[in-house]
Amino acid sequence: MVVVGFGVTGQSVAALLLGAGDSVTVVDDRPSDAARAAADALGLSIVSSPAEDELAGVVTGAAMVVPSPGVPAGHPVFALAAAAGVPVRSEIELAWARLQARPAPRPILVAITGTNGKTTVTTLATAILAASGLRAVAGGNIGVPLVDAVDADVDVVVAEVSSFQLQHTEGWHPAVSCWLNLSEDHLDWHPDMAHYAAAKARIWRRQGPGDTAVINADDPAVMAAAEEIPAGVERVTFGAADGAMWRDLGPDRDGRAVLRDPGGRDLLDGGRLPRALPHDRSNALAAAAVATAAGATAAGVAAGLTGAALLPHRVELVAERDGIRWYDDSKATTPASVLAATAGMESVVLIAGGRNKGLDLTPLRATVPPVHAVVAIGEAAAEVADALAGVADVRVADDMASAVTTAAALAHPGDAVVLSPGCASFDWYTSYAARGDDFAGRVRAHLGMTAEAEGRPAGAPPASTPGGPIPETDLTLAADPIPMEEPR
Ligand code: UMA
Ligand code: ADP
Repeated sequence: MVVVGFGVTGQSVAALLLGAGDSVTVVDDRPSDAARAAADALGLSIVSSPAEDELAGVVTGAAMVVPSPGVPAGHPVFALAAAAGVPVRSEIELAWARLQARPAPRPILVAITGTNGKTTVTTLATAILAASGLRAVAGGNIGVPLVDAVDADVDVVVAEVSSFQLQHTEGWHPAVSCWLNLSEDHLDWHPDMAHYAAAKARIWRRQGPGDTAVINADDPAVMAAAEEIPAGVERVTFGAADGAMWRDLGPDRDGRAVLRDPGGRDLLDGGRLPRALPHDRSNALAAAAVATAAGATAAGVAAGLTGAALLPHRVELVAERDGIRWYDDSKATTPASVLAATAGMESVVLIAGGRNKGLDLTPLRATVPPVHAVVAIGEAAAEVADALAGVADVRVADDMASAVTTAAALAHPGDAVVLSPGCASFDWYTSYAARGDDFAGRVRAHLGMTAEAEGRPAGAPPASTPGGPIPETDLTLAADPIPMEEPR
């Protein structure tokens, strides 16, 4: 067995294979010190940065190649494996097979994919299931490798799955699948959009009678792909579109989300979402539909949705002063997610840019209005500036500190200043979380605040959110972040 990439995934896969008595060779193009230490602990050595002939020698005769999600489609290992007739399987395929091997009753497998909102919907669905009295665990792209999550003693495994993970699946067969949306992303990994969409469609390829596919009625690309859902699979739609089964009827006069289940009942049971931007309502419906298909109750849906904590770095309020709100949306690494963040706001100064993932950034132009001014940052600053030229007041900043001071000078009372980069962080940072933290720190420094000044404990949620209740104070500081990775 050849494990390619020795990060979180590779280490769990190698441990699993060793435990099953397989012989394992590990290949990594840029092994970190932590990866080397982990290999030592497992009694393995890493074949580091192999030349192509060395890699061919490793692959030839292997029983299987298991690539980590970050290994792009163009990596030479795939052509070498194809030439040598060696099967390539992703970690989630191994996880699925491991789940099938468990004695009955096995947990139900739920899988959630989409360009944006996967982590949010996975977290919400897991909370709804728990509030329904079911034992549920979240795994996959959310951080816990699925090969580890499927061992849990639970009723439901909720898997967040990326296109990278779906790419090399064959038998992969969740009982409940969900495809949230599709927009340009990861074109530094996939050769083109058709390849990206085809990987996502593998989520439901092996589903059949008795299974459920949850799809976004508002997303034409998802609805078109859904034509290929196998016969007999129950199709469940959600969205604002007429005829959607789980329905978003928009905000009422108080800004309260009006969400209905397929029976026309109020999903929130009179409660309210912590935040009700259009994409929040869409994510809430998706989570409700998915969790219900996996056994959740109506009371669990209401409790899970209304009691949910907002995730850090996703339109997270970090400060408010002099009528200006400052938001960290560092997790927005595609233009579509920037549009989602700004769509529900009144007047915005946008901070955008970073390392472009091979995407067309011109859709950022559609953020105007509400965006009226832009601070372009990072490697993609010129592309961002070009995209917004002539429709917004565009400035370029060379570092986050000057991005914050420039944005402050452009903002008026009533504005939101939003770091929503539409790009990966790896030009200036090690992760989107580090970028968001730096932004929040610079904002506090600029405003003369410290986190302690407000006396709010780390981990406490911000006091106000767009689309949520109006704050009573004019000074709000954010919680500590949860560090996570993002694609490179
Ligand atoms: N590596 C190579 N060659 C390559 C690429 C990577 O050898 O061409 C090596 C690196 O040197 C490194 C290792 O592979 O040692 C890293 O592997 P990885 O990038 O696949 O990362 P993991 O640590 O295994 O984490 C992966 C997911 N990472 C990616 O998809 C890039 C994590 O998703 C996921 O949480 C974890 O598995 C557990 O399932 C992160 C992510 O950013 C959160 N995902 C993307 C996203 O959400 O947009 C898809
Ligand atoms: P993913 O796990 O797919 O990357 P997240 O839930 O982490 O998704 O959210 C990533 C970014 O996308 C955040 O900036 C968030 O505000 C935005 N976002 C969340 N849900 C949606 C959605 N349904 N449509 C568009 N953007 C979204």
